[in-house]
Amino acid sequence: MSAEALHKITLTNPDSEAQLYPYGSHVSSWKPKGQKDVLFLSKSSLFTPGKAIRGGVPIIFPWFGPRQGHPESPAHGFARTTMWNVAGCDNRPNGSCAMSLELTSSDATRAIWPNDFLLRFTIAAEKKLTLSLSVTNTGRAPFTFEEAMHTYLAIGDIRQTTITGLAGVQYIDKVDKFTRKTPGPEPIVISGETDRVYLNTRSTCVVDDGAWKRKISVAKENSNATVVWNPWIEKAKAFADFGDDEWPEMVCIETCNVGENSVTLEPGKSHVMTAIVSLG
Ligand code: TA6
Repeated sequence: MSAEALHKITLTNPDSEAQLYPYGSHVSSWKPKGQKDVLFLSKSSLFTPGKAIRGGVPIIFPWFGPRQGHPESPAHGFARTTMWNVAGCDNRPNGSCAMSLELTSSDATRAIWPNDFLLRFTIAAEKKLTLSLSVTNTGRAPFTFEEAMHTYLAIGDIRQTTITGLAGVQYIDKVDKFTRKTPGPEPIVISGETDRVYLNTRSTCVVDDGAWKRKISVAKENSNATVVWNPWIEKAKAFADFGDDEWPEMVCIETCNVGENSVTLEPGKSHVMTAIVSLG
């Protein structure tokens, strides 16, 4: 199915242009003025209901990765493969608008995950890209959830790219039997399949793209975990919706609350996680 089979919204202002799909509330592109797209989008991405768009910023909720004890549940939850409602657009000083989209629990979601919630995603695409995910417990019992803004960053070549901001932060190495490790010296260099869940960190990560000679920062609020992912050669081949030759062109820096950093929300309470992506 072509990209256009799904409705797409374009947000344009003097500072940048962004594109997003109400399907999954999925930001697929963010181009600051005069710059290449900061977000990677696979040329092989499907735009098919039931399948997540490959690239951009998938919204992961209410679990991350495979759902423990539920092999029948979709990886990374259901938010990214559900149609959200556009809730509004607030004008910003630079003439842009901050768009909000909402997803409310339903019979369909309760059948998978028996909790009542309201999600509200807000995008402000200006000189920086500010993304917020608000989770409200609209039910009568506490619930615990995982969440991520699974951001795919566009780079010139992963082999000429380094990452800083995670010095000394323990991580779960998903490509080495989920072993808990303490990292070596910074910067992080990616030289093979890399899938690491850094825990108990609120740091800003900086991706230094030597090929395109630009730096991308991913700052965050109310997020205690960061995932760093590149599929490398073999895993890239294993994805039908990811080009075999695309692995050098991306790295995920994911703004999360997962695992031991999951969030428990009392009835009536809300939690807002924010990611701020910027150049330089
Ligand atoms: O965040 C990294 C990760 O959990 C990897 O393990 C890989 O599965 C990636 O997400 C993509 O997952 P997806 O379900 O979108 O194919």
